[in-house]
Amino acid sequence: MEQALRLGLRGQGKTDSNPAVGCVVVGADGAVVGAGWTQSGGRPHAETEALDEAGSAARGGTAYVTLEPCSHTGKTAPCADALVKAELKSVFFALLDPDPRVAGRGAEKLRQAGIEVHEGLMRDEACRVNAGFLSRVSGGLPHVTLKLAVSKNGFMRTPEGEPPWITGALSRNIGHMLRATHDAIVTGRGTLETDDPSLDCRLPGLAASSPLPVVMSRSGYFPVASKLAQRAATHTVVLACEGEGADADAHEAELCTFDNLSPQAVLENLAARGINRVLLECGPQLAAAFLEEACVDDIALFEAPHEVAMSGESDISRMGLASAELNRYFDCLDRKVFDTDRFSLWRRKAEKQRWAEMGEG
Ligand code: AOF
Ligand code: ZN
Repeated sequence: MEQALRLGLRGQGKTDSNPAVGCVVVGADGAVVGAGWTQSGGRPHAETEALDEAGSAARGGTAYVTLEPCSHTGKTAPCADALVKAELKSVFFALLDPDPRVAGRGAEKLRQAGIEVHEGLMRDEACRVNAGFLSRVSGGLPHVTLKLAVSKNGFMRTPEGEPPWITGALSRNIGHMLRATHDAIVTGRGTLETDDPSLDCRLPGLAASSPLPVVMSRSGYFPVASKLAQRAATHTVVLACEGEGADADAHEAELCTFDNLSPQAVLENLAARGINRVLLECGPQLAAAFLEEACVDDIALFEAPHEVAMSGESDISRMGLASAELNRYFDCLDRKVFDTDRFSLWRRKAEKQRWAEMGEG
């Protein structure tokens, strides 16, 4: 199952609205005979990939799947049927598929065919890999990762006239990897104006995994000359307030207007488009708005070893993410060192509703 989870991760950010599932088939003699994962665009599914590789060697064997095999005829035939046809002896799956077309029916199909079914192996890990799919299907919201790159003194910006980079080249590459593993990337008007980001994944071979660019800009500000507007054949979504948005109209970005351009409303809109994983790459003001509405699930924090020559309250403190607060409201899941930068990954403590309370004023 561990291997299946790792294989599933290969699809993260590439499977559209589908979950990123992994599958390993072990033959009757205990050797791995097939492995697969949900392919780009969401199909074929993991099980059929693994079974194709295994061929007749799957007979009498065991399949390990990170999600309950599907039972519906969607764009492909049901994976549960394929597992039955392959004459497996047993199937281990990590977690039930909340998609109402499946929701236990996949497991039932397998049982009725006489296959031994085991549910729940490495469930927590599987929930983590597919947090976005689970959250969208059962709660109508995507999973949100806030990416932050800060100086030692807590600033996300450099003084005017200096290069904008705070962290080193390796951290920035990891940042691009984050883009590749998310389905949409959200930024705000301020970042568009000051940084002029392209918001694509520029790692070799991963350009096609660039996330859907989404700009939150009350007035619909989206200049034709921006790098984002200049990206060839890129569908960009501009989210603005009702009655505005002339800039975006002018050069064919998709304009979407809201009575109230709140993080919650934006995330509901993205989930309705089938977006599972959202990366938030923005300035402290928009980040604080998402944090206040409890709309940040993970924080990917890159910390440079040097200070920048900025004064006043730091961005980290303005967002309410000084070390004590971060530790109080988020759990640290991982720590790494990238050259001279420190990296840490944080997950919001489920029971903490401080941000939501702050949002109510
Ligand atoms: C699996 N294995 O690898 C994946 C599954 O539109 P379709 O036909 O591709 O169906 C989409 C649904 O299939 C999706 O909502 C989820 O329930 C399931 N995804 N199932 O057995 C896989 N990706
Ligand atoms: Zn399937």
